[in-house]
Amino acid sequence: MRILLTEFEPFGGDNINSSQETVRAVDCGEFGDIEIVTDILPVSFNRVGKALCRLIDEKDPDVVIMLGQSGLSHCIKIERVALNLMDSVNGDNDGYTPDEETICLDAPPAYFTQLPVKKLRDCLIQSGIPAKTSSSAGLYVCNRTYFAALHHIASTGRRTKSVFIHLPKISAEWPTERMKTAIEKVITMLKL
Ligand code: PCA
Repeated sequence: MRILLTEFEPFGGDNINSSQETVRAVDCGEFGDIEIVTDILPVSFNRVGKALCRLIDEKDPDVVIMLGQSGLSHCIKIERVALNLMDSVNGDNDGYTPDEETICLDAPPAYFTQLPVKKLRDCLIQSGIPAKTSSSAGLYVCNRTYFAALHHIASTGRRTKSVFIHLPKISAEWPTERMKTAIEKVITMLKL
């Protein structure tokens, strides 16, 4: 089994992104017959879709786990849905500021993950890690990325499954080590 695990570069004036710190901390050699390939994605509405689709085509993963930072969150959020819409007040790292723009005119309004979000949440909670399911990944670059993955998988007929997970910012309550443990639990659960 091969998992593609993605992180984002920093954005919004921050110089770190918790997704980047977490992916770098995950011990990719520790999962037996699960091969983990990692890569970094740009915080760019216009570039991220192509970058991610190319990675999926090249790496041909069974599962894609996309990680992103959610500044306002105090727990891990397992995202259920990606909307075919982008909107931003402050713009992305290219300075692009979409105003209620459709991502893809030929695509449905939304896609759901193919993975069991409640099971993933419960597995984290049972390990003492605060987690919840979420039915909105926002309208910023993380949602755009999730939509790109689900649309690419659906339109190419791949059997790949994918999920987006939002992480809190790194803090005393949420050191990188805790997020690393959470993502390693998710990976271990996907193996079962
Ligand atoms: N979080 C942003 C984009 C990159 C990231 O880490 C988001 O929630 O859309």
